[in-house]
Amino acid sequence: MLRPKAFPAGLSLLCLLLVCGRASAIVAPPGTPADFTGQWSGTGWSMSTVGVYQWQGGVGSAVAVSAEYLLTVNHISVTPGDTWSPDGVNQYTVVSVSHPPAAGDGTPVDLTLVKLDHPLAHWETLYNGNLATNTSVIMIGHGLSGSTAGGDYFTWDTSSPKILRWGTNTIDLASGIGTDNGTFYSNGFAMWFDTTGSDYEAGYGEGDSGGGTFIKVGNKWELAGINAYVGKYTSYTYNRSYAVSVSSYYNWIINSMTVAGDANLDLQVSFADYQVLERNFGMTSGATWYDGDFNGDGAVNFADYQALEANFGKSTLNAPAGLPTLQTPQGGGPGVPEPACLALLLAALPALRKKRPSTKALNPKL
Ligand SMILES: [Ca+2]
Ligand SMILES: [Ca+2]
Ligand SMILES: [Ca+2]
Repeated sequence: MLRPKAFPAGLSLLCLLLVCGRASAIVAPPGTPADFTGQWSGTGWSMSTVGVYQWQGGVGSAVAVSAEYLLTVNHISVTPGDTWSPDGVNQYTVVSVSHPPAAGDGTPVDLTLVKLDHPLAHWETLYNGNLATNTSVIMIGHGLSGSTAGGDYFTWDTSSPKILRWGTNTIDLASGIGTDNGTFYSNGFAMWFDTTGSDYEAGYGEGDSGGGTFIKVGNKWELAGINAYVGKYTSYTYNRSYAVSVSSYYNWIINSMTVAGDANLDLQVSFADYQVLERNFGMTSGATWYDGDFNGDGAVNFADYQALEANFGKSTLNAPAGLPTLQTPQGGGPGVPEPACLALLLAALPALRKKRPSTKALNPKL
């Protein structure tokens, strides 16, 4: 197993940030738009609603991935009972934390799934596909700003405010990369910092650990990585940014949060999910959990419907039953109250039945 030791132990609690600049750059460098623009924009994609938050006191960042779950790095300490306020008004309490199963020699994966006590307003879509070199990425985090440090290197300014920033880059190492600071070992990918690189070339900075790195799928940006490490050649100059790959832990993340049928990840299996499944019913390949493919075979068919039906009405929300959720998933999810009534689901069945082959209607493997 390849385990690069390129990461100084001292970086384990650092993290990153968005340094930018093609020329003399600063993160959120002069010229970086306040919001995503041009090729960097996407359906429902806005800095004002993006589900990337600052973790307690700026020690790091975290990305909302469902109604009550945040994804961050394991090298940031999160403990049940911790309190957190993303906006200084609403306060959340950590209910539990969990980590993906360690691979190989038992070294922990640098990923933490945090369960909160009540729903968040926004969450991001998990990417579950292959990664390729030269793919454009957007990096987002609540880290320090910075500047180039001569040549294709960057550094950060510890006096800069830890605010939400974004920058861009392209993937240079796409797969099979271990991000390892000696304590953790994770599947990941990496981006090099080049002063003549992407529009708003950036690298991770202190405070960006746990933030998100996104890639565009169609017209939507999906969470491909959790910001984790920077690589450096001299004392304080860096040129590599490493993210823990979300797709490598996709099934674990989903299955840790909810049950089959919950397509929109609001942690309830309801009519809204049924509507998603009905809309995509008949897809034979390329479908994701968000499309209604709950068994991971890429198709949306009767087997997925049966899984939803079996769990209809179930909830993994910590919040009291009946508490309205405020979800507005990226890409637009229904924010309306959902009738938690199986009768409604069954009433809608005829439409679904028309779509499936009658001769194989009872075959659970469809
Ligand atoms: Ca680059
Ligand atoms: Ca749901
Ligand atoms: Ca399926």
